Amino acid sequence: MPVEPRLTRQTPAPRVGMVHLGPGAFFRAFNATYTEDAVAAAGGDWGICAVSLNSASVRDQLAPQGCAYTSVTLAPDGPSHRVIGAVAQVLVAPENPQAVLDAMSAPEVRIVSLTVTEKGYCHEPATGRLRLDHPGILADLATPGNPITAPGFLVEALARRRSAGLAPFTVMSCDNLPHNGQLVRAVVLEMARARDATLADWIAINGRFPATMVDRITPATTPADVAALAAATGYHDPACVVHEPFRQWVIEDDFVGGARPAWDLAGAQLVRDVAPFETMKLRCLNGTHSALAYLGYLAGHETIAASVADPPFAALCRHLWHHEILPTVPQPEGEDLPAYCDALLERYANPAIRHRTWQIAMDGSQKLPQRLLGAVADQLAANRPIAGLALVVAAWFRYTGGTDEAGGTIDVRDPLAPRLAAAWAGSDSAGGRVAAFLAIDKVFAPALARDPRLSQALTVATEGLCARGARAMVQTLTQT
Ligand code: CS2
Repeated sequence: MPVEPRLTRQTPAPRVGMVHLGPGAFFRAFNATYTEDAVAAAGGDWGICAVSLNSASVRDQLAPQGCAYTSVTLAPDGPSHRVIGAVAQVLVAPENPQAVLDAMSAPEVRIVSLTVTEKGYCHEPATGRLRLDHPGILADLATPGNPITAPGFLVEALARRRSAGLAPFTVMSCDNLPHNGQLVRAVVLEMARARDATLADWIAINGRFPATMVDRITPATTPADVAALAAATGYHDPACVVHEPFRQWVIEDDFVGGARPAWDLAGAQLVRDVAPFETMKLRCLNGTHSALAYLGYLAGHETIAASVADPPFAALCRHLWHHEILPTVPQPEGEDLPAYCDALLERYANPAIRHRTWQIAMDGSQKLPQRLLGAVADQLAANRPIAGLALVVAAWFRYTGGTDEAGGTIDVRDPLAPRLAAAWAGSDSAGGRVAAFLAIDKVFAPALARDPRLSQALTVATEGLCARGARAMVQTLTQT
């Protein structure tokens, strides 16, 4: 039992102006800190009603402390702490979906933002379309008044606002998905159209779905983080979040009635076109994060910092950026791409951040298309090399096979885990395994899956990973 007193809220809870679905560590380290800064700079009733679509754990941690919590910045030279009060309330959707719909339908709520992870959109990663065969979507279409999924809540709340003669709220996705604004718009419209075409038309005309690029490395909080905070501050805060100093938020400035917090005054970039920033971030950062996650994990590295402290893995990042990723990234205004990548390597190396390779390895089936396969397709279209990217994809095959290089079991977390394990186990040959994975059209678009250059590169990499191991393969790649 902790001996320290619990953190308590010192300032009154702000009036709610925004609902946020997915109150995990990233939201608390990112959206809430930006919003707190924006309100400090320009005022406005932008308190956040945070909604968990799954478990009650965040609410149970936050409620006893009036929803205040500590944001811990882990700089290489030591931590700093700040109490964040931007969250006014936390609701747990499965306990009371009506309370969530009431909050989303309130006239004073003008934005619903989301960090529900890639799989929370219930879409097909390879195509971006809503999965009408998704069990949650089927349930939400059957009983729209009692939703369970993010698209189900958004559509039902928008329907209620329309009936009440209110404007729609802006839907702002903050997940690491390409064209996340367009994607959530498509998912919402498809779901609405399955219910009522006039509702879909109303949303299409009046709704706004700005795209965003979000970036702050925020590993899951551990008991050691909570204990370190208690030792430093004298209070107990199980809802604290730990993150790097860096943050970058690029937002398409397209909100219903222009209503939004002054995030620009907090350092966010409000732009007309987020796409180039998004491609830069997803491919340069998340792409190499996944590379370090699969290859690093297989090589026995527990964290990202430990991986890049091993020289071949730092060289792997550089190799991927310079030969296989940057040639596919458009120039975002005001960014120096080589400098951006140099800074990434420094961010990864931050020894104060213990970001587990296992954590990043999760949900690869939902992450690979935008992080790696887009670059693969662009490289192939231009007849450029893909050996490094193929090695990463093959490492994902090997990882989701479920056995590490020492013969131990890997705890694979992925909505497609059984299918991935079967693809690996179904054959002893590298070629057979590659064919089985490429047949998973939820991940690999058919045109890409058919390209013999890809299957060949994947077969060579898969063979090498089995025969020589991840570290040796990384070394060979980066020495050529
Ligand atoms: C990571 C991201 O877990 C993951 O898949 O790649 O959460 C990454 O840390 C963030 O996108 C950084 O902004």
